[in-house]
Amino acid sequence: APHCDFQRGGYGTDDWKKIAPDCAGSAQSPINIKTSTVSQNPNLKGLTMSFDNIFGKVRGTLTNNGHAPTLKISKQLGTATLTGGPLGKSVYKLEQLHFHFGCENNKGSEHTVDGQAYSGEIHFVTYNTKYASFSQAMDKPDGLSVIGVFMKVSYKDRDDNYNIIKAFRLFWKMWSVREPGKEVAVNDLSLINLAPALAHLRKASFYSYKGSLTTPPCYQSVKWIVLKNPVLASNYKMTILRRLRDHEEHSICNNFRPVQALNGRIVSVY
Ligand code: 1SD
Ligand code: ZN
Repeated sequence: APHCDFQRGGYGTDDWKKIAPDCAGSAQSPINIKTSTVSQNPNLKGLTMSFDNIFGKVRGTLTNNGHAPTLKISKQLGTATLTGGPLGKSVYKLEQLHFHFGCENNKGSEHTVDGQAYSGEIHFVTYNTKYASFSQAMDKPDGLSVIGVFMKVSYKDRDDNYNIIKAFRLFWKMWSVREPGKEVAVNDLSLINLAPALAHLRKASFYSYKGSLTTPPCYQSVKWIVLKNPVLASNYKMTILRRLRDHEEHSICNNFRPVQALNGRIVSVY
């Protein structure tokens, strides 16, 4: 099956172009962000995420799809809206979020900064509401925007308790989706607890560039927004993620794609 092993430690990623020609394109993601060459861009000002629920709470279904734990948001019960900054006049809505992470703490993120990887990267996948749905939008040049938030391992992450409003509740739910294909309802995740910067993106420093989905079909439809500051994640959270299994009963850790050539693209910073 084309998806077998397709992300483990980068193994197999060279074969993606055989099943998805766009994976060989010239504007692929992720990339290494070289901070000495990024260009300051005041036009990125005003990026805003607003929430239907005042605490940024969402409901959805957490699935282990064999590649990444993915929370599909039940949008009719409230989601998040992304506007401004690099997005022009378009309005983007949050469709899902998922996690990339390493088998060890020294790797796991998809994007790297000056050659350094973080232990993980959370992707908040939004689509342009000028299209009827996420699937309609996903192959359009202005179809998607994904916010990437790095995860940095730290004992200072004080979120590790079974608190109903804290993000740890989401990690706790991962125990029920150990095997691929399993899913579980998530009834009250606060996006603001998961990544506090989402509530004040106007003040957050971020990198932005035009790129792609990091998995097949690798459509070059993503305006990437990579936040400079990571969220802290305890070793316990990383352990919970690494417990998730793929179809071959291996851990799905190292589910990141290696960095791709920039090919002259401009990376802006705000
Ligand atoms: O890897 C994910 C993939 O699993 C899926 O969620 C896709 C959206 O259809 O997004 C890519 S990514 O580019 O956000 N990593
Ligand atoms: Zn992703």
